[in-house]
Amino acid sequence: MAAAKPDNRILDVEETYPRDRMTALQLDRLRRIVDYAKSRVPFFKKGLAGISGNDLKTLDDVRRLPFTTKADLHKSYPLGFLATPRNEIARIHGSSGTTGKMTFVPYSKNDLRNWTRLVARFLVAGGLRPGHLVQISFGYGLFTGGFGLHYGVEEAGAAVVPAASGNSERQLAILRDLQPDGLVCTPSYALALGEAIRAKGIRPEDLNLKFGFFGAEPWTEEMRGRIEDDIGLFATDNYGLSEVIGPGASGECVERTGMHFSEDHFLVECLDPDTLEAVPDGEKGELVITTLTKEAMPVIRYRTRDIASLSHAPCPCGRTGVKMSRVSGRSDDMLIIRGVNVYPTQIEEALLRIREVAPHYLIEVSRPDSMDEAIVKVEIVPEFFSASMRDMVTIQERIEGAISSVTGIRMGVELIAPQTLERFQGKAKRVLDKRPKPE
Ligand code: DLL
Repeated sequence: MAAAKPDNRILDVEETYPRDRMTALQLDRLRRIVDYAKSRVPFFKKGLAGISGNDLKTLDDVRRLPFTTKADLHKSYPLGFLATPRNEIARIHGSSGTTGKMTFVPYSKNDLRNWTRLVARFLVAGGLRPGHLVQISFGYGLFTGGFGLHYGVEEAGAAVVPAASGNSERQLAILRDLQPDGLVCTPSYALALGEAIRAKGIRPEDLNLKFGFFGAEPWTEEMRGRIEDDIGLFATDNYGLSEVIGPGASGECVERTGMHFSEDHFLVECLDPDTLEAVPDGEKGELVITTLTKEAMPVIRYRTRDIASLSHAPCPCGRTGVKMSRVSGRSDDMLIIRGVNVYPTQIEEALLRIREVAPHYLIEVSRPDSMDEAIVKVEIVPEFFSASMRDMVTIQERIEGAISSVTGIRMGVELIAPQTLERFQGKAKRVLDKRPKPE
């Protein structure tokens, strides 16, 4: 059973600015950041030649600015985007991403202060209050999750157990013995912990967990339902990426109808990834983010590759920050199977509509006879795993039908025994693409 919806509280007045006030603030900050970045970073000096902050008359003029991509950051490896003197760096994080190439992200003292506050905003929005205790089961290190959430929890006035990721036995001991109110990790690790809790014979009511703050990877509403049922908490989603700050770019409030962006710090656009034209509210596109206050590493029109939609509809919580939908996937993770575009989250959504399916799966794509073939390996909930061929075939057919109705293509399904697939302590890997890579 999920825990009750927490009451609504708002940390900063900027979260509630009326649109005209926010637009004015954003325009002012955009103008400054353009001049600042141009005067300090060779990449922007070149890209922004011929334009200065004053040329931007409205926020729409952001479209006149060139994009920044991951490849641009790589070309300036390791710290070519640094905009402050080196001795003003207060910390450096990094990400290796899916390509395995590192990106380093420096922060100034002010950047750290802002980041901490932004994380506190979404934690408070999701129910965290002074006096609560939070178990942080994200990796502490170059990854922004551990340290980002750590300082955010403290900023919100709550206490931290820095459990870090891994060692599920110890995680369970902390959950059981210290009785934290909140849990922070990836949704896939929350599932793994839920499983470990049950395996130990611990019931959700033996724990004190009320809130889960999950992020760092795509997940679905169906997955939220499973996690909440498993560990009995109220789960919210939060989003961010190292290149723009880490966690804290956006997060859900208790309404859970999208993640509010902190628009005083980020200007977000949603663009058709092919035409690079803006898409209307409610339509999916690639998020493109400009940092408005970052000192050590500002980015202008950073192409996140994350696919989501935006909504400016008023929110009952009182926050006015534009809301992004769940991320359906990264454009780099999109699979093209026999010409049809499929995101792993679509498959997750189809799978978890079926009660007998456990939330552990792997999508294997191959090309045996010059035709793409996709097989979804999926675990069955232990009590439904049966020796009866007929039962198993019925479940398999239902899963195949669900996948085909969500994705529009037929994929093979292989049912596998409970506890067979890998469990993840950080970001889950859901796809094994064995097709030859184009040169
Ligand atoms: O994952 C920052 C973060 C840490 C966010 C902890 C939330 C909580 P990176 O390692 O640079 O930074 O990975 C960023 O992860 O571009 C998305 O593709 C994905 N991602 C992050 N949050 C979400 C989310 C952190 N809530 C990349 N839903 C991003 C879906 C997410 N995908």
